Amino acid sequence: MMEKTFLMVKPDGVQRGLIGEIVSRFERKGFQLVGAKLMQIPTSVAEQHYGEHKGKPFYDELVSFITSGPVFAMVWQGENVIATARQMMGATNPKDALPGTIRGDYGVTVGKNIIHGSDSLESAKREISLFFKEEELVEYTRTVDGWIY
Ligand code: RTP
Ligand code: MG
Repeated sequence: MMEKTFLMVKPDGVQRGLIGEIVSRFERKGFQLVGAKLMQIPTSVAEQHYGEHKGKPFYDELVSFITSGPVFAMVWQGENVIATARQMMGATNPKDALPGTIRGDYGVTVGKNIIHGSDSLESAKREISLFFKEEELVEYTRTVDGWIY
């Protein structure tokens, strides 16, 4: 199924110079970038984004971390991109993430795990509209698609 997902290089990934490496992995996979921006997340947006974790012991630290520096927010399109991007990211805790995944290759601790990705169709829709205006997303065709699909 053709889907869109919301991916974000977290402040640790930006500081460590991993934007290009992460973008490159999704490009080489064959997914299509349809929106992107470098931004610092306002606290109110961070609280909405991580609303499902409100009340958990790591919530305050999570909101303060995600607002602590710039993030690179992206929307990617492709068949099954939501689940496949999660596989490419690896397990939430980098200690359990397999080599070859982003968190497995670059992360060490759960609090600084480099990348966020939507975990379902519903969260993808919610997160895309939380971070991007409709006019910030670009529809375009790629001639290479015939070699991917
Ligand atoms: P994300 O939402 O950031 O893509 O990560 P995820 O789906 O793999 O994991 P989720 O359960 O949604 O947790 C959100 C983020 O909270 C931090 N966390 N810390 N200290 C802890 O036990 C703990 N558990 C989760 C992680 O940074 C995780 O990415
Ligand atoms: Mg999550």
